[in-house]
Amino acid sequence: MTSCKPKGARGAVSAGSAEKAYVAPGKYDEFYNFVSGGFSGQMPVYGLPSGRLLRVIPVFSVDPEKGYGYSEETKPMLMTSHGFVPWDDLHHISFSQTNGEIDGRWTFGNGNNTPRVARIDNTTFRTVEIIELPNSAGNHSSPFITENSEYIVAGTRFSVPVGNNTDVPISSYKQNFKGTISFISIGKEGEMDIAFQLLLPGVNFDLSHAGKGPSHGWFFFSCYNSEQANTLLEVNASQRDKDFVMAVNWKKAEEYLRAGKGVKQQVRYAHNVYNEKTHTATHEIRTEVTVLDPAILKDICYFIPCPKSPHGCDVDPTGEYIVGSGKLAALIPVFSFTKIQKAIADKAYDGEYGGIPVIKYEAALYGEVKKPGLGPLHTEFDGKGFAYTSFFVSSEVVKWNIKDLKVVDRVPTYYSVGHLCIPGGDTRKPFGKYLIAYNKITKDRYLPTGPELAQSAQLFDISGDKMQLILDFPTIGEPHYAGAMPADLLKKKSLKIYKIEENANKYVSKGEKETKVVREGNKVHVYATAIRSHFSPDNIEGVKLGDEVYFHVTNLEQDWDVPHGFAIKGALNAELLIMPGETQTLKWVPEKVGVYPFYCTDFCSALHQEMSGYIRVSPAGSNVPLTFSLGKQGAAAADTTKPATK
Ligand code: RUQ
Ligand code: CUA
Repeated sequence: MTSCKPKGARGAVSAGSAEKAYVAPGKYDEFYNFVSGGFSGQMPVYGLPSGRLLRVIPVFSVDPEKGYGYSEETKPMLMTSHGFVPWDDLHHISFSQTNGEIDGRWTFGNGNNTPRVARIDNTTFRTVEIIELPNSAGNHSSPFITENSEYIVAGTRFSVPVGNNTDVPISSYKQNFKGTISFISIGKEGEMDIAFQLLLPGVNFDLSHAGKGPSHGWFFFSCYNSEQANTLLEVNASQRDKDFVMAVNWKKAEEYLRAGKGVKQQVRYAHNVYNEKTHTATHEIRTEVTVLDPAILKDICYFIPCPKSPHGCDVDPTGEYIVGSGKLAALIPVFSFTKIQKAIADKAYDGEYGGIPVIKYEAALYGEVKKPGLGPLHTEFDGKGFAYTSFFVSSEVVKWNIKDLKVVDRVPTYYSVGHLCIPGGDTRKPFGKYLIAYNKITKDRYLPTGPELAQSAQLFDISGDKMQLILDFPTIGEPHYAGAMPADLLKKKSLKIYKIEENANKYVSKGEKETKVVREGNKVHVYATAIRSHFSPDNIEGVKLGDEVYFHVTNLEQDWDVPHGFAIKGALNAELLIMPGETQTLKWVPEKVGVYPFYCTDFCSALHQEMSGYIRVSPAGSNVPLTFSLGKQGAAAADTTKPATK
C-alpha cells in the first residue's frame, strides 16, 4: 500500500495546545506509555503527555547498555528451541487486568519472528519470563489478554506445516499448512504456561482482542489470506471480497480440555524465567502441548465474514461491539456479540470453512461505518461512546459514534498511521483524555538523519468534541501497539534496590571480605564487589592464556539509582550494569598476553573515574601465582597479597 499526505491545516500545533503537552522540569507525567519497539525487539516507556523517553526495556533483543543478553545471568532469557536468538520483532503490548481494568502488575509483549511471548515485571521494568510457541510462525495476533488475566493468546501469522511431517513442498500449502492459536495461562505470580492450542485452517491470523463483560469467555481474531495463497500474497491473498473474523468460545475449549478431548503432541519449545532472588535466568525446553481440533469439536470456533483483508480486531468497552478493520475495505463492519450468539443458536450459517461454521455476515453484523477513510487498521475507544480508527492510506484518525456509526471528527496524522492508543482504550475502563497515533512515516516532520528518519508518535487531546494534535515525539524502532496507564498505578511500587541480604546469586559477595579469586581448571572465578568508588579486588594476577575468566560483580550499594558498570578492554562482550544489591557475571576469554584495565562505566560519584583496576594475563604454562588484592601499593604488593584460594 502506498500512502498519501493528508490535506488540511491541522498539522501544526498552536501555542495554546502545545501547553497541554508541557510538563514542567521536575514534574512527573500523568501516564506511563509502554510502546512496542517493532524490529528493535525492545519496549520503550514514555511519559505522557510530555512524550519524554523514560526507559527502554530490553525484551527480545540483546541490550549492551544494560548487559541484557550479555551477562551470564541473562543469556538464558534469549534461548529458544533454535538456540540463542538475540533479536525479535515486538509488535503488541498487553497489561494484566483484573475485572477488565488495568491492574498494573505485568506488561506482556509478543515476538513476531521466533514466536515468543514475554512478561515484564512492572516493579522492576525488567523482562522476567519468556515462553516460546510450538507449531507457530510469526506470532502476530498476540499477546492479547482476557479481562481477569486468565489467558494471553498467541495466534500464528504464517501458517506452516505442523506435526511429524514438515518437509513438504511449499505448493502443498492447502493440504499441509495449518494455523494455530495458543492460549497461554497466567498464574498467580504471572507464570506462563501453554494451556492448549487450537489447530486451525491455514490462514494468516493477524490481530485479536478478548471479549469483556457479556462477551467474556470469547476471543476474536482477524484473519486474512483465506485464499490460502503461498506466493505473491499482495495479489493472491487479496482475491476474496471478505476474509474472516474468527470468534473463539474459550470457555467451551476449557470444557473439552477437562473432558480429555485434547491430543497431546510432542514438540519442543523454550520456557525461560528470571529469578529476582538469584538474579539469574533459567532456561528449559518443554516437550508437550495439548491440541484441540475445532473442526471436530464443533462449538469452539466460528468464522464471520469480514471485508477485506482485515487487520485490527477490537472490542468496545461494553463488550458488545467487535470492530473489524479491512485494510482494503471501504467501510468498517461492526459486529454485535448478541447477534453472533443468536446466529449460532439459529445456525444462521453459510456453510463451513476448513470444517468450521461460517456465520452469515448479516446475521452477525450490527452495522457498517460508511465511507470512513482509506485503509482502516486499528480502533480504540474512549469509554464515552466513541471509537477512533486509524487510516493508513489516507493518514488520518477518524472518530465515530459506536451507536449510530456516524463519523463525527477526523484529523490528519503525519504520516501513514498504524496503531492507536488511548490509555486503557482496550479495557472496560478507558481513560479517554489522550490518543496517541503511532506512525510509519515521518518525512519532513523532523530534522533529517540520513536515509532513515526518526520513527514517530503523535499525541492528541481527545477530551473535547474535536481531536487536537498537541505533540510529535520520536520513538525507538517502529512502534506498533502500545498501552498506557495512570502513573499512580506504578510509581509507588517501583522497586528502588535489591536487598543485599536477600541476594541468592551463586557467586554473590556480600561484603569486600568475601571477595576472592578461585581457579577451577581453566576457569577463573573472580568474586568481586563494587561500591563507590572502587572494585574489590582491583589487582589480579595469575590468569593465563587459555583461561576463561568470570567476573561475578556484586553491587554493594543500597541506595536508589546507584548502579555500577563493569567493562574490560578487548572483551568480546558488552558491559555489565549492576543494580544496587545485585550480582551479575561477565565472561571474558583473554586472547593476548598483557595487562588489561577494567573500569566502572556508570558515572557514580566524584571519583567515578578512579573506579578501575587491572588484571594481568600471562602466557599459557607460566608460573605466575594467582593473586588478588585491593589497596596494596608498589613493589611490595605481590609479596603481601593473600594466596589465591582453591
Ligand atoms: S500491526 S500497524 Cu504488527 Cu499490530 Cu497494525
Ligand atoms: Cu561505579 Cu562509576
